[in-house]
Amino acid sequence: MITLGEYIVAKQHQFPEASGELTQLLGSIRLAAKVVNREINKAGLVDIIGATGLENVQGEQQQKLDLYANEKFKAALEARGEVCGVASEEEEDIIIFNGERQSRSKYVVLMDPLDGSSNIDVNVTVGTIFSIYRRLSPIGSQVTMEDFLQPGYKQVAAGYVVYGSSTMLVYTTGHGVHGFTCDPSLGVFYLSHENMMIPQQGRIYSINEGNYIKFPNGIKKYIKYCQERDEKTNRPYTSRYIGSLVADFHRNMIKGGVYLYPSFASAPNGKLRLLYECNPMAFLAEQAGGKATDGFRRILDIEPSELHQRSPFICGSSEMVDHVGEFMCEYS
Ligand code: AHM
Ligand code: MG
Repeated sequence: MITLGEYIVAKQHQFPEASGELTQLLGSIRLAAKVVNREINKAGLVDIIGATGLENVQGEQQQKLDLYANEKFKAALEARGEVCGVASEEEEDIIIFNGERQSRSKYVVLMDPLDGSSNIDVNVTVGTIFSIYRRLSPIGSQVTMEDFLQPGYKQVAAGYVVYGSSTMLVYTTGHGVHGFTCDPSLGVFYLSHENMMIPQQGRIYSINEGNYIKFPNGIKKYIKYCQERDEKTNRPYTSRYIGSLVADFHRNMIKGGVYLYPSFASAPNGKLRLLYECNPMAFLAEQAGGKATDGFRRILDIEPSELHQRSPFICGSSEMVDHVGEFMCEYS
């Protein structure tokens, strides 16, 4: 039984300039994940379900647990001093850590502390997503917006926590994707899924079909393709959509499938946020042998211009993502 902490330390040699900072940083994420996990598990018993009555920067209702998770992750990341700044779905601006130790650290973290939080009231899986970059500004100075607006291919590490029927932490540092399951009696994450790989081709498509009439033609045609009967290609495919990106991604990674959140007329860039939803998932997908695009371009190549910018997102089994791209080129 290898714990997450032991595994990260054992793999530290993969970073030639490793100083242990990234190891410590992942340790802070692990700690916050445990605290949030504990709270999610008793959500029905304590006054933490439901909306706060406030809206976040995207104009969405903030849930109490959104804010709780945001505070816990921020606190854990600041406390260990391995991060000089954080950006979060729940905060309009970047958060600058001004402490002596923090400003000398070389990493920034972007996160969605509680993704899919509309699911929390009904006891359905939610998640945390994180993305880690090396800062561009000089060590010792105050972190700047440019440190956060980096394209996804520059990520040093990314991962998610899925608070499901069991709680798992899945991460990559660019050397494969590894999954750890939390033993709730001990509060320890153990290695359970080493070198996770997405099947090249799957039979699941995940999309909010309620938006069908608004989708671009290429997506409409692809959905019809998924539904048609064809023995050779094993169709019709199965439709599965939880409405929690982390959970939908996790299932498709294990079983093979494609997740789609495309653009539509009223939302030309779709819904998902590039920097702390699409980029980390795209990094994980590629590391697991899958792909992620906005329908035309590789997600990891997009140069961001705004902290909360959105992007259409097609992600999962490589052959399926390519196929969606062909439909987009032909019909959209
Ligand atoms: P959130 O960060 O506000 O929770 O929104 C992101 C979530 C994703 O987890 C999920 O895939 C998607 O929004 C669902 O959106 P929709 O309800 O429009 O299908
Ligand atoms: Mg989210």
